[in-house]
Amino acid sequence: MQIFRNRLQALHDARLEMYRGRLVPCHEKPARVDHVLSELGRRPVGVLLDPAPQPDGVLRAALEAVHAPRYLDFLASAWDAWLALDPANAEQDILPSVWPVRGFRSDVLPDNFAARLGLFSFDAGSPIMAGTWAAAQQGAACTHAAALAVAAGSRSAFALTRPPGHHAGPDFFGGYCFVNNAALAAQTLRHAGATRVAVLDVDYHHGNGTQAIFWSRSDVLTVSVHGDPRSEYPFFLGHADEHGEGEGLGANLNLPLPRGSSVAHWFAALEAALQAVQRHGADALVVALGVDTFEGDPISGFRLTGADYLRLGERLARAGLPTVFTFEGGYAVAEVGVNVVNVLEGFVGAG
Ligand code: SP5
Ligand code: ZN
Repeated sequence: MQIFRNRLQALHDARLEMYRGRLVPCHEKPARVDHVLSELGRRPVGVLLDPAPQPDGVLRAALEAVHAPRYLDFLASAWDAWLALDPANAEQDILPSVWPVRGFRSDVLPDNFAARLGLFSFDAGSPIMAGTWAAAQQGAACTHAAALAVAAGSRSAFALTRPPGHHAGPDFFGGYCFVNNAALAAQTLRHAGATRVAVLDVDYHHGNGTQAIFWSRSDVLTVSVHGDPRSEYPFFLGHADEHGEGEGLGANLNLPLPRGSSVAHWFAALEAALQAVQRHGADALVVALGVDTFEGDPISGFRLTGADYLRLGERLARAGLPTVFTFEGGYAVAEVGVNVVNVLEGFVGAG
């Protein structure tokens, strides 16, 4: 397995997220990737690589295939705009506090920075800081390289990067996500010659951003197994009756499970998800790999154990498809390395 690691990931190291009216320490932090790297040091299931430098404009073009240009421009300029409001802002991370909900307009780009921040986000839990865009862009480079490696014939590749991506939509951030790496991988595989691609999201939370990006498309199937949005984040998307629209009708499958569901129920949902991938006739697979399904995860409610991640990797390998993994959630930080590498080891061992 080729593992493209983001050496700039720690540039995104925000301090506080909004939770129940307080600012609490961020769950999504650099140590998550450090633990994966340490475990890869103990169990080398693949080769660690840096993405090859790309000609100017290649990454931007790849990003514009899944994100709106004005959203990318916003991310690229957000920190400077924040400092322009007040140089003292250098000491604070950026969090939005006003949003255009139903009935408001999103076609007019506001001059006001706080308004633009709300236009391009959906929660107050995803701080932007000085290094966020650099980290996210390098993450996109890793993801792009992973997809190209698989398109060129590698059995599998892993984009070992943070911040994660699956909550980021065509033109919004949220859920700790800014650039949708799983969508970028799927789109890059399509561009490099795959006719039909499937994205299978096994993070605890619904992959709302990926679903939104491919909602009207039939070439990329999106499937997500996750905590029921009636009670679980991101709350406003991820129900079982969301099937896609227009050309994309039938190319989205949500498999929500109640908080506290058993491991047996989770693996039964995984079987249904993989059946859909097979029915789609996918010639490549993207796995949005969150390990916040772990029994010890501090913000989630499923019960997978370390050994279950080995089994997950083996099962994914048996789908028999060229596979790109992206790194999503998982907040039991000390166990994240073992759990992620278990998936990769299970996959490589079964292949
Ligand atoms: C990629 C991913 O897994 N994103 C998840 C985003 C979840 N954000 C909301 C979590 C709120 C939980 N805060 C609990 C704080 C208690 N100490
Ligand atoms: Zn998650």
